[in-house]
This record gives sequence, structure tokens and C-alpha cells, in this order.
Amino acid sequence: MHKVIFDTDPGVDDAMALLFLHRHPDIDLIGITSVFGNASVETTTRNALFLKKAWNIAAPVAKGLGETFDHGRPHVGWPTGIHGEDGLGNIDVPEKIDVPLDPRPAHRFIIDTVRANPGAVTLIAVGRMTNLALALRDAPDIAGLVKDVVIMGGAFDVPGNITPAAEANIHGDPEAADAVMTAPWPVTVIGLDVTTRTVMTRAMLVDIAERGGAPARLLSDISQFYITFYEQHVDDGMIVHDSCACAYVVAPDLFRTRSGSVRVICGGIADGQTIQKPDARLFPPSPWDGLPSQKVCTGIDAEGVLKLIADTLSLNR
Ligand SMILES: [Ca+2]
Repeated sequence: MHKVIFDTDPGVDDAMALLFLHRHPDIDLIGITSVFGNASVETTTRNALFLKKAWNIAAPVAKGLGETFDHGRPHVGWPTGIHGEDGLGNIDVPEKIDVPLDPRPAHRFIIDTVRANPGAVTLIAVGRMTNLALALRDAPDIAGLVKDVVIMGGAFDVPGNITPAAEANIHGDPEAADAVMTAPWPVTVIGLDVTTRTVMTRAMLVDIAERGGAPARLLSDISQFYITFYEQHVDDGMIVHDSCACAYVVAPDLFRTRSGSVRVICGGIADGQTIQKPDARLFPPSPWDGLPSQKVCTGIDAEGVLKLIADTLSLNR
């Protein structure tokens, strides 16, 4: 079993990833931490509580602080054209959800939970890296206590999606992402190099909704707005960014990775760009030296990952 804390900004593809984690038999979801990105932290937290209640998820929800790691960064608007005004595809999520929050801020929840389960916790982060960076700043010891860090973010050998250089999760808090990538813990980065090849068609989603009961039907409803947005990028369906990171945890054999230190560009026109120095390549001294070697996904068995996601979402347990 993988003990997982899911750091998330729900978010339509976040919702799918959450249902995947909830339903996969090898995952023990022990916490959900909210971060801003697809919407404000108030909205993403409300959405996490809404999904926890709708899907009867036992794990507590802890709310993030809602500010970038570097407080001086200007606020950029929320991507309501992709995830809807309510962050969940405009399904009219209620304003208030009658489910208590964990009293701790998200980064404190991460620190406490990792320390209480040394060597056992996998952090899956599919929003901005803010909570993970705050946890590292306040408790550097957790780097040696975490089992694995798997993040959805970045674009290495392909263009970004929010600028030609940068992917949105990283671009939303580059200083946080650089802190996470360069910390002495094992990170695997699932970026646009592989997620953009992983497109769930409308027909697949219909099949999941038919097999997976009411929770899967809610997921299908949430996804329709996002699918309409994706008509400009893919022939049919939706890119399942965040679920790819969750699939990696249970089926790493479906991915190919490349090892090497990773830095994030902070500032300038390439703000938020992720760049890896592959271990196999020799360079003169550079800011990539002396840092932990992290894994960047460069290949994916997209068909296998989509089947894994569809079969898991359809598990009506
Ligand atoms: Ca996300």
C-alpha cells in the first residue's frame, strides 16, 4: 500500500485524480491538502471538501495559505475558461460544504503526517508547489523522511502551456518549484512531455460513467466544461494531467524516466521554465551542479495509463 498525501487545486483533472486515488486498491489516501492555482484557495478547498463529501472519502482536508512562496509575486487571474467559475466545470458547487477542515494549514499537516509516518509517505502534488516548499522551509528534516515525491508539472523537451517556456503549475510559483526540485528528497516529475499524450476520449468517459456508479457520473458531469475547452487542443476528450502522476505511483513501469538535477527559471521571459541536466551529459560548472538527481518522465505508455485510469475509476467499491 502507498500512503499518499494528495496536494491539489481542484480543478477538473484534479477531481479525476482524487477519485483514482480513492478507488485504487493499492492507495491509502491519508490526507488532502489544498493549494491555489486552478482557482483561489478558498474555492479549491471548498471543492476538495465537496468531493470528499460526495465520494465519502475518509482523508482529512487541510487548507493551504493561498500565497506564493515569494510574497512579492503579482497575482495572475484564475483559469476560469478551463475549469469554470467554480473550479469544477460550473456544476454549481454549493457555496458552503458542511464538512470540517483539519485545523492545521496544509504545510503543517504535511510536516506532522510525514514525521508520524517516517519513510512511508508519498506526496503527490498536482498544483503549485507552494505547500511542499513551505513544508520544506519550516521542517527541512522531512526531506529525509518522505518516501517519494511525485509532481505533475513542468515541460522539458516540449513547449509550456501557459507560456512557450512554462507549464502552469510551475509558472504559478516558480520559487516554490525550484525549492522542491532541488531538495534532498526523491522527486519524479510528470510534465507536459507525457501528460499531453494522454487523452481520455468522450467515449471512454461515458464508459467510466456507466461502470463506475454515481461517483463516476459526477466526475463525468464535472469534466464536460473542460472537454469543451480542450476542443482547441485535442481531437476528442481531455488531457488527464493530474491522473498521470497518480498512475505513476502504482504503475511506474508504464513510464520512462531520465535522471538529472532540475532547476526552475525564476523571473524573466522564461519564468517558470523547467530545465534538467541529464546525468549522462557533461557540462562545465553550472547552477545544476551538486544537486540531487531527480527523475523526469520522458516517455509514457499512454494506452496503458488510460486503461489503468479508466479501470480504477470504474471500480464501484
Ligand atoms: Ca491540478
